[in-house]
Amino acid sequence: MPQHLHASHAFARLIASIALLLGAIRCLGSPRVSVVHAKPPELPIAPQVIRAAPPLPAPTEPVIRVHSVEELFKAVEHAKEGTTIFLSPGRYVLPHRLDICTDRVTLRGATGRREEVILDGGPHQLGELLAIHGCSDVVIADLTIENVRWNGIKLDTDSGVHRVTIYNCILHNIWQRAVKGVRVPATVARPEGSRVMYCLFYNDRPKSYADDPADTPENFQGNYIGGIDIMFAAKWTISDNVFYNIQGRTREGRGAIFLWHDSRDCIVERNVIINCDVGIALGNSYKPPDVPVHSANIIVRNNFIAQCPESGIVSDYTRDCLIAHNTIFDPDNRLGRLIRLVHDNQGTIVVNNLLVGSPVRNESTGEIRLIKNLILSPSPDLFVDPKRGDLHLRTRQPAVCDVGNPLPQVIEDFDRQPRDSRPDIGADEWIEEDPFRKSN
Ligand SMILES: [Ca+2]
Ligand SMILES: [Ca+2]
Repeated sequence: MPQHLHASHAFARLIASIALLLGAIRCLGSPRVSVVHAKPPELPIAPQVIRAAPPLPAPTEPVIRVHSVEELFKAVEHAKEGTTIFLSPGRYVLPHRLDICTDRVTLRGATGRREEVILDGGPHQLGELLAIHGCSDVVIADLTIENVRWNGIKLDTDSGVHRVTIYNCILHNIWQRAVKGVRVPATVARPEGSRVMYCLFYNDRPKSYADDPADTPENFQGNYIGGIDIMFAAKWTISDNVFYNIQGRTREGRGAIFLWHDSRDCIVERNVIINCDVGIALGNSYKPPDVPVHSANIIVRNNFIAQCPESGIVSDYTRDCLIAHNTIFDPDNRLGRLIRLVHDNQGTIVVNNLLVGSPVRNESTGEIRLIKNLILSPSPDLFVDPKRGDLHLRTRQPAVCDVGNPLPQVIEDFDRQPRDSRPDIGADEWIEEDPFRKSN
């Protein structure tokens, strides 16, 4: 081989070796996440009530794809406004909290299958896993957050956080609040226009003291746990979610959905809540003097709620709320609290709800309007699969169908089928040829 060719060959080999070495160093510094072969969790929930989320539209540039924990933190830290960060499938073991502080950032699982991208707080015993701070229009979608001592997604709403979308996520084994919005001082705009949609919230078992060292026999007795807990929420939508087994140590936890501290103008609809301690809480009995009312002008409609022993729906210091067309199955409720009204609930209306178990429990001090709520005894003919959350009517029930009062605020049912001019009581409008009843 001529001398100059020999030299260039050696040079090429050297370059190749350097490239290999650099690749190896890069791999060492930023190991790819381990691939998970995850399937959707197998839970005793009727598949008919777990709604598939319509896919999100394709993102606009800039788009960043990440494959490791290090890349994820870097991408979030340096993201420009409007960036979409796609996470490759795998389990991301986070060493500390991930903070999003930039407007219009989207954090999204790359495959659209939420069980394939897991952000795991367990190995490092994270108190909080993801925080959104001082920014708006953030989207979290198509991923799982699990094993967190306190808050899964923390909205630092006291720093100005608006129009967040949490979409098609799983929040699993979160031991205080899966989604938390904090107290907001009067100088900061209340968190407005956020949405939590098509998410699955579930825990494997009731909370224990070992899950959360901050929850002790001296304070909350292991019951400081709930799903979505937002203070000062304005114009939020919480819809099409499923909540399963959000339970305190002695089954005295907080709401799967909990809106309080002067929350206003929100909609809570088409959620399925099974075996949680409290289903939907508008307010609670602790009201600081500077909060005039816990919940005002909030609509709770077309929800399926099964077996929530502390309360299916509780309304406690509310004003002008509408609790309409919910179906609640809880024949063995120990406290008789399928719908419970406590303290002052001026202007709140409870109408067209279907309760299997005890009637509305009205402990309210003021006037409240209870209209056309129907209380039935359990019967195997009534619902498709009540213990697994499917509270669709099994057959056409004369006591239920066509006897409700028409309401301008409720023009669809749980299935988004139109209400007819003679609405049925509860969340399901009976339609003779109904595609949503195929599990029957
Ligand atoms: Ca009807
Ligand atoms: Ca229907």
